[in-house]
Amino acid sequence: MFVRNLYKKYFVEDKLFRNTLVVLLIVLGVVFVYSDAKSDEADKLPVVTQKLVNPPFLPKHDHVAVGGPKVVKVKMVVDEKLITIDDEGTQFRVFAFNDSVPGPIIVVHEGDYVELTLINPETNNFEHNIDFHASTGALGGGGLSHVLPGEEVILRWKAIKPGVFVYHCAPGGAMVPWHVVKGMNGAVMVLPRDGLKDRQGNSIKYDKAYYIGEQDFYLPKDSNGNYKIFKEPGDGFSETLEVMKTLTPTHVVFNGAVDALTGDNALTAKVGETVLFIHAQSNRDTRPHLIGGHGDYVWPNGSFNDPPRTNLETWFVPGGAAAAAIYTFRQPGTYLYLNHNLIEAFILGAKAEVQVTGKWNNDLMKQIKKPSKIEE
Ligand SMILES: [Cu+2]
Repeated sequence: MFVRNLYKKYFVEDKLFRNTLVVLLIVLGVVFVYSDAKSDEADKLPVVTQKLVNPPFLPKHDHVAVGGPKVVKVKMVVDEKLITIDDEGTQFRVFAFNDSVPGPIIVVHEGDYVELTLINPETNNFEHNIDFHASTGALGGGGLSHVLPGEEVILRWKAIKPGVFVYHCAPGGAMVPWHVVKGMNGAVMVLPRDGLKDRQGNSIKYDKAYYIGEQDFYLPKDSNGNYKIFKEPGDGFSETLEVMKTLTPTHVVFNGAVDALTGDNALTAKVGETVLFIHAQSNRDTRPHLIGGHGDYVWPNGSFNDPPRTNLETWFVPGGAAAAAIYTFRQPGTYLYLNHNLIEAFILGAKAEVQVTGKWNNDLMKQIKKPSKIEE
């Protein structure tokens, strides 16, 4: 009775009250719908920070995703600096993501978001940005990540394609290849949420992973045939472009320099260990090969949605792509992991060593007779 009286009094007799209330409810509804549309799906997800590490190592990661999708925050600072790129002490000014050529690898799972803070310190001279081949839209994010010296930008993108991919700087025009061959490139691995699988759908686990970034450099020479060192970062642009136009690199290296991954810095493994090798090349075709081993499972173009190919001797990586290969070591010793254009490997620098410890298996290989004088 009391409720009915109230209803009659306010909603039937007092039209002003009723109309005001209806308008208020409509306004509240519009505000609610609008604010919901403004908050993105990713804003509701847990946020984690990934500590990027220098190649050939990968950041800590799970093979199989734990929990639902996340926003993975990473930070990269651009450095324009001189480094030594060969055994002769040749100095070359690189443009580096996080102080490293190649740039660090980012590892996420399908459905995660990468949120990159890209910092171009005031001490730099050039505009930079980043094109992630793993991302979708705006030139791979390149259109939304231009930073002048003294600026930073934050770019978020959703990893919807599982696989290994390159990223690189792409500021526009001739600056694109120039920055890429100055070392501004790296890789992203987007793992399937339930991990890697063979063609029967069985899980593939790895004990360790290495990321090999292959880099072609094009250094001009002076009239005496010595490599030129340019004092200022912008100097040498046109001369370098002339060498680049020959399409003949002066150096092809892994991890930024000739022999960066040999001797004391060789990759390591034990007999019985399964190793994932990720190979990225942002500019030029290459053909990784493990001397003394194979690619047990290989994703030559890097897509984890495709079943891996098996037991390959050499696999092809087109310029502007990354590939993944998995091998279980069965013998100890020194293996060479190289670009099997052997001129590029042994003369220009594109090789690494893998030092493997463990017990030799005579069944797989045995020297029946040591080298000795030919018997009559
Ligand atoms: Cu750049």
